[in-house]
Amino acid sequence: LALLASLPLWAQNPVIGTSYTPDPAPYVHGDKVYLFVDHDEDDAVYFKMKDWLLYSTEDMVNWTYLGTPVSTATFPWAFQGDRAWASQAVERNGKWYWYVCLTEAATRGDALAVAVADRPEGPYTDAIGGPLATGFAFIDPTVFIDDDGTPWLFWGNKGCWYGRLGDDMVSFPDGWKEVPGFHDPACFGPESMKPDWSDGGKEKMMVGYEEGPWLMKRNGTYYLSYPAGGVPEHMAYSTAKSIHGPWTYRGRIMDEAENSFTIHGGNITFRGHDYMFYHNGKLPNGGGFRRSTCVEEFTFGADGSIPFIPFTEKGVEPLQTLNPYVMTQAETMAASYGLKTDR
Ligand code: FUB
Repeated sequence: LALLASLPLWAQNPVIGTSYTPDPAPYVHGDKVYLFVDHDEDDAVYFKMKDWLLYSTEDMVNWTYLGTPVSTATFPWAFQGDRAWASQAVERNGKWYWYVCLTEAATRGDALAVAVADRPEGPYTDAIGGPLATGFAFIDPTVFIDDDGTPWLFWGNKGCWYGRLGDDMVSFPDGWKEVPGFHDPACFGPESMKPDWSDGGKEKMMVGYEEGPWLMKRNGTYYLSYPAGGVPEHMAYSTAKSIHGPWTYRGRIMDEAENSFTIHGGNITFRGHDYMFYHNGKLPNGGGFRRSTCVEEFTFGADGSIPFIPFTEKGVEPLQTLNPYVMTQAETMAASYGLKTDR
């Protein structure tokens, strides 16, 4: 057992080895982290995504598969069997709301949608029976509930829009609008020439924000992090004192993902530790369309800044388990050798 204990822990990144799991959306609930992810198909050579997967952990290294509770079939009005892109879920008043983006079948346009359930594992139903919002480049919703209980949704590719969700979590009583200062490099990062898909793909000077917003709040400051710089994307962030801005660009958090031109993710605080999730293409046979969730621990600066976070293969250290009946990795290995451990 002493020999086993002295062995280095195996690499934790990517954290899931059995499916491709892009666009991670972690959510802390009680003593668990739920991981809502998209799902790149094993044989994808372009985006090929038809459902969303759910995992959970209590120690940040042992992840349990909880199923595939939502798919395009959950939304009968949507284009079926593909275009199940980035998502994020939240619990409110005992209901779980899973915000997704997909394509509206009738128009072939981008749409946001929301599924609702009584438990994180589902079963989920289409909460509206149609899209929550439609518009060009309306992808990648991030949901956030403010300290005063107000729910907000931000989203968008090469544009960022936001709106207050109603108490029902499935409507925008005040409509939605573009995030203020979106075109200002002081708010969303240095400009570079990039194709503007809202204008036929013409090359234009565009600010750093690309897509995949992730909204959170810490000590009265709102943080919006996002894949930036066009593709290949790195991760950057902006902060504001009000949800309505003005936003201030705060710099790069992560470099371009390894073996993936996208790097969608987001951060959580769990049991006093701060974690940043993202994806790369490093699982065997992985790549830009076969991406996997990774996680790194980081520490906020004394001034509230998010530091630059390097990629590691090792990932994060396991947290001491809260459940005495869950075996540690060393105990699991010992058991597989027929050794008995006392605890
Ligand atoms: O996974 C499909 C798309 O790729 C997501 O919606 C984007 O954020 C990018 O990660």
